[in-house]
Amino acid sequence: MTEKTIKDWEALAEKELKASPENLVWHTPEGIAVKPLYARDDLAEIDHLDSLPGFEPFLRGPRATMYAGRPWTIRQYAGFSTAEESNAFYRKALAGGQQGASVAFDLATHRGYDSDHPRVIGDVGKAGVAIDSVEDMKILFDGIPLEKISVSMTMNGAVIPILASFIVTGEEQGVSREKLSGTIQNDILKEFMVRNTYIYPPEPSMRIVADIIEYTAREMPKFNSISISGYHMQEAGATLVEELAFTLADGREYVRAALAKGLNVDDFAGRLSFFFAIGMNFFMEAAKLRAARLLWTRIMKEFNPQKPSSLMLRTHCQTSGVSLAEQDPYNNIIRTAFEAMSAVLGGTQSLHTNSFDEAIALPTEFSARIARNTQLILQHETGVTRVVDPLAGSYYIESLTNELAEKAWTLIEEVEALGGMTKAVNAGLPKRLIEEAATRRQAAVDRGEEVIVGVNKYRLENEHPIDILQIDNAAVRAAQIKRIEETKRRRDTQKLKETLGALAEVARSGKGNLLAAAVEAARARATVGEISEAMRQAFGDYTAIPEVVTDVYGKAYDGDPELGVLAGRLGEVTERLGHKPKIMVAKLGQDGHDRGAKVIASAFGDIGFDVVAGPLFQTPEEAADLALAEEVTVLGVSSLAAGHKTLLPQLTRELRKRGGGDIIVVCGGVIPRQDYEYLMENGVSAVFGPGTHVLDAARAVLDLIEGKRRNV
Ligand code: MLC
Ligand code: 5AD
Repeated sequence: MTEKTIKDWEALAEKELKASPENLVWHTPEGIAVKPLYARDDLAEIDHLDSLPGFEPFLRGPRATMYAGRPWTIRQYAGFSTAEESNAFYRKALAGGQQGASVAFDLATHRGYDSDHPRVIGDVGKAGVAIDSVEDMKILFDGIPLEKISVSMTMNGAVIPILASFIVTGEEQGVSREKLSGTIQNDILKEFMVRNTYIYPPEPSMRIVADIIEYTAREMPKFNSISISGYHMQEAGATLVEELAFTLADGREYVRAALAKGLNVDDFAGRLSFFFAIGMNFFMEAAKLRAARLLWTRIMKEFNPQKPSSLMLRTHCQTSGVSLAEQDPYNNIIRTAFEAMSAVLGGTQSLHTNSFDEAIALPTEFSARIARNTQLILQHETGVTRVVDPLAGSYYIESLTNELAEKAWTLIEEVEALGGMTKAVNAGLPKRLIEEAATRRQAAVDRGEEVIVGVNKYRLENEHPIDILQIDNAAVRAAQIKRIEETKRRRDTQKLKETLGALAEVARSGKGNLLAAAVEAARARATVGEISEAMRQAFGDYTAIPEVVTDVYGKAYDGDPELGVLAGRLGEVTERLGHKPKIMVAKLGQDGHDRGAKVIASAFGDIGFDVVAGPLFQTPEEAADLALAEEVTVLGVSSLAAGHKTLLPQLTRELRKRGGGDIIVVCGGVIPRQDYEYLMENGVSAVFGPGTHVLDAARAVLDLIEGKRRNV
């Protein structure tokens, strides 16, 4: 056999293609040029190739034996309705092979409101379980042995009352806090960037994070104090480089905050954990986890830790929600399986696989079983657990790992130049970059440059509705209010006052530990809302000013006649109305998922509409007031947290009450087909489900303005 070179391959490829193989280079959103072929030469400059798992920089995995010694934890995120129902769901899941628990709270709880608060009428029990006090928490974990099962709690805003209630629940179950194992998300920086369940301004919020790290380091040695999350950044539209860079930069910021409390790095660094999304770019996602471990070791070295565990990045992963579609939903099972395999090849420690009904509703028992079994089959049938880091040595994977690390490092340094992540977040840099990436991606999907099977290619003529989980929000709320009343009746009011007063003083003075004080209050049966409020008095709350990116969607359509035709129609409507049609994009209730709203506001602006971006967390009354004050023609509500059936009828009622009955109300987001009719009967003119082409939505809105009713 004669030795062939890359030059020979290029010549052969050119003959085969009848064009230069340069044409096959794939330019990814990360700005990486993926070549059609990688070879030994690509590894020449890479210096991590000889690293081994269990040793720094841990690129090949934090443990020496990885899954051969112990497979990753199957940890399905779940929660809905009442504590009783969620508890029954967890027990069944654990009996069915799930290995760790993971609690999804409703948005009222996330934002520190009790279920009886007037601002959360549409949110209680909807996107997760409603927890108002220790009494609910005890029901949630009834019969689940907290000394054996590790529990993750996704909580950031109301993290102090929730963790305090969990600690007291353990205590009353007979499990002292040093035996509790699990993870609290406690990652507030990404809330300000993308997830939006903040309560207080950034500075006191960072103190909360540091106080929790301090308390757990001292009292809860088996508990991971934080789950530094990139997941939501990718969900909001971030590229993988952005996800990687901003997450690690967040981590560095938290380490600094903990050190500023006088902690020794080795006392807490081993209990910092991470959380990434795994989307459809199969090899790049696996490479991302390897790059993340490499970079984290590099960052931690700056702090001179002595223990190897302080340098180790351990992570949970979740398959991507945003990659799933409402259309032809069984395709989602396949997508999730590929993503799960990628997470495992990347070496995750714990994994959630999404259910196929993701784009429509919360999982049913059936869809949750399939999601769980996807992991059980991976663990037991594929042999993928037998060999550590099986992708190592691949020319492509090693090159990608290296390139992702280099690109992310450049962005991390940019953040550093701004003075770290808190400052970068205040300056709005990460949020803007992520929103631009999201809008660019929407344009790529709308233009068919990025294919989604069943959505923009091979779309079915007829979709068959699937069974979905419906939650009776009013019933959950009534049950919660009853338990709050009972709890309040039975507690010792003197003790309550003292403990809440002490907590408020810790918050005000800056002295003492907030979590330690909150544990006392939770023991005295202070509610989540009361504990949050005691701190709010000292900290105040945070309101974000909505900003909208411009010229990203429109630019993707530069010179495209499709946009030209639409702009022409818009011109005619403008002439007739005497002004540009004005659309307000609103978010109601505690639903902070604003990627869709932001993308719509941005794209509609580029198309030529006059756009008002409403603030987050409005009540229907507030949204109606703003719509009237702004004299809008159309009010578009984006709903992703299942509050639509409660909040939209209220909104149309409030509009009518104020003489705004002629404002056209449309809505979009995660809305099951089963609900369309109900919404139309209640004054909504059009519903745009997931996967709607933005230009189709714009055309439909113009139709409505011109008096034609149409549904997309
Ligand atoms: C692991 N172990 C081994 C081993 N592998 N021991 C010997 N040989 C091996 N090969 C040990 C570990 O050291 C550890 O012990 C124990 O086994 C458990 O392993 P782990 O790897 O630590 O797994 P786990 O306990 O599952 O912890 C994983 C984690 C943690 C560190 C990533 O933070 C976690 O569970 N995170 C989950 C976060 C989550 O679910 N979030 C949901 C977000 S949903 P020891 O003693 O060392 O601990 C969301 C959506 C939304 O955010 O927006 O609402
Ligand atoms: N139960 C199960 N999964 C949930 N997710 C969000 N809330 C729940 C819940 N209550 C998942 C979805 C979503 C991601 C943020 O987490 O996959 O995309």
